[in-house]
Amino acid sequence: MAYDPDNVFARILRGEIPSTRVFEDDEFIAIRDVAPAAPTHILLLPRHEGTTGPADLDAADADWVGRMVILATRIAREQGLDDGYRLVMNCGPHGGQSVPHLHLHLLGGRTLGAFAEPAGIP
Ligand code: DGP
Repeated sequence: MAYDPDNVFARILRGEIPSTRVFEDDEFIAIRDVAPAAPTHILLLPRHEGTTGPADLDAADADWVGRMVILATRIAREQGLDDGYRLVMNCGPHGGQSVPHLHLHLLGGRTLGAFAEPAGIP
């Protein structure tokens, strides 16, 4: 899928749409999800445009994706998620991805339920 430079996260990164930022450096920003699915729900976004979702990744992306995951664990510590948390990357329509700019969800603050419905599995 071609990258849409007007997707909502690209616009947030350009400052065209407000967001609550909990972290930023020259490579990533982390914002609070506008529709939180848990008491703590933070999204980590790479600043660079062009990566629509996980399916776009290849070996050349391994370093920055690794840094993003490690950053998520650091933010989780800073947010006090000492009892655990979940890191999620949705991909495409079946994965429930709604914004076509790769992002990592950090969810915590309560015991989380099953991450996919068992119904429908043959
Ligand atoms: P996904 O479904 O994996 O593509 O996750 C997209 C998330 O982005 C979803 O949990 C809702 C959130 N979201 C959508 N629009 C906005 C927005 O304008 N601001 C913020 N902070 N979050 C948004």
